[in-house]
Amino acid sequence: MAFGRSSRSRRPVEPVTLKILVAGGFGVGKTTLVGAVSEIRPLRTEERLSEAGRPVDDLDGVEAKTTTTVAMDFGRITLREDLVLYLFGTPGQDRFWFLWDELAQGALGAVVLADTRRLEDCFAAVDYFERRDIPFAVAVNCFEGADRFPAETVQAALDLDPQVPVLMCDARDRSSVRDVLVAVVEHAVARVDRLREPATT
Ligand SMILES: Nc1nc2c(ncn2[C@@H]2O[C@H](COP(=O)(O)OP(=O)(O)OP(=O)(O)O)[C@@H](O)[C@H]2O)c(=O)[nH]1
Ligand SMILES: [Mg+2]
Repeated sequence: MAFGRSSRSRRPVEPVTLKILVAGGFGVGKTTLVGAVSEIRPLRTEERLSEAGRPVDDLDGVEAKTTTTVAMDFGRITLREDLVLYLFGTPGQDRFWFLWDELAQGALGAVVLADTRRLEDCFAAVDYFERRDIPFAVAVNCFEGADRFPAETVQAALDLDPQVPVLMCDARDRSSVRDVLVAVVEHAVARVDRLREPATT
């Protein structure tokens, strides 16, 4: 008896789920990036920036900013039918560093968002992932009014390994952010493949 065969033969694909961190300096656009691509309403943990925070919260270039992330952003994007990314945006302020180790657990890779007007703000994130051997890509969030630099210049300024992808992006634009995420996944997978290659000597 062959009833129901056709419905049984096409089993739904169980997607692979991967965790990606979105890091970078204060106000560089992490929450914006997660919100731009997430297909679920992103979980946000925003608090209003306070007068008390003024001396430490550098708002140059993002003067319109009224809130900051205090725990994390969370979103999801289906890159392919069989590949789903869970995005975890980190808080940008130094006083929340203690949360990073928790957030980084089990991450396949990371996006380090950078703003060329204050590139030094992403040094800490780059160091963090390099030290822990977590593959990452650098995405320059091209704010209006910020000078544009070629990717090689950013790569040199950050003293990155030449294999680290450097992309220009607009954190508000879904397809631009998607390209960044694809680059991170490809970079991380290529690295796993290289590690698996048998030594030739
Ligand atoms: N013009 C422009 N504004 C942007 C862009 N990305 C983010 N913004 C604005 O910049 C400000 C900061 O964005 P957020 O996404 O909150 O930055 P964040 O990195 O999550 O900030 P923290 O969590 O506080 O570190 C907001 O006012 C955004 O609307 C961009 O690509 N272009
Ligand atoms: Mg944020």
